[in-house]
Amino acid sequence: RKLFPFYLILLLLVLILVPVVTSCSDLNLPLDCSDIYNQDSSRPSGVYTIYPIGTTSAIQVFQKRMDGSVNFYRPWDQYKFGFGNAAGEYWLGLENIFHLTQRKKSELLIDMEDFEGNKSYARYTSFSVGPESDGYKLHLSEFNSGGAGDSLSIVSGQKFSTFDKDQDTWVNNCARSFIAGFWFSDCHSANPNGVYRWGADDSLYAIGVEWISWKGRGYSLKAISMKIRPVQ
Ligand SMILES: *[C@@H]1O[C@H](CO)[C@@H](O)[C@H](O)[C@H]1NC(C)=O
Ligand SMILES: [Ca+2]
Repeated sequence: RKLFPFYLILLLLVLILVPVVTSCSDLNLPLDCSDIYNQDSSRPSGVYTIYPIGTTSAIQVFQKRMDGSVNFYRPWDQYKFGFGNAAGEYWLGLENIFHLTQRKKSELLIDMEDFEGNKSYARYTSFSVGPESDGYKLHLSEFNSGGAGDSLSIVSGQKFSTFDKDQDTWVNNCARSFIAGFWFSDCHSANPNGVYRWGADDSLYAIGVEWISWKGRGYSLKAISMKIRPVQ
């Protein structure tokens, strides 16, 4: 009769210990940002390394849109230090991107998706961002490959702009007019940080999450992410 509580206690111990053991042995490298978030959901957003195809391919995602849950119309300081959530939509922060791309020569990969599940990408052989003292200027090689085509070269060599810091080449304020923070000239062919407007909508010009060499003006993408990978 006294054995029953003993087995019950044993069972409880097993139930309590199994998850602990499981999480302790969970030393797998994160494949993407949601892995990192799942390991510890209290972690702040920041610079985390992921390994999509093993240890030789550290990819750092620095920009991500996927569901319109985060407002990307933010002032300079927010774009400087980053915002959002590593498991969802976010911007890593220009200061982080500057340091990451100074440390290692990096290529840029941009993945995107429309609302019917079509996917495409664009790749640039080299990508770096200058220091804040130089306006976080974008340094981009020529377009390398990808079915989405080149919509970013047009702003290569430009400083970063937000609604409260106009560093574009236009007489007006691109960030304010196209509701985003980004590298603008006069103004853009791609607006990854634009307004999330769920697909085709040309009622307001060029404010959406656009990549015009793939979808033209007036189509706001379902998902887009910008990531860097060190080049050997
Ligand atoms: C997705 O691709 C198909 C096939 O190319 C095309 O007909 C369709 O218009 C695309 N969807 C969108 C939303 O552009
Ligand atoms: Ca201007």
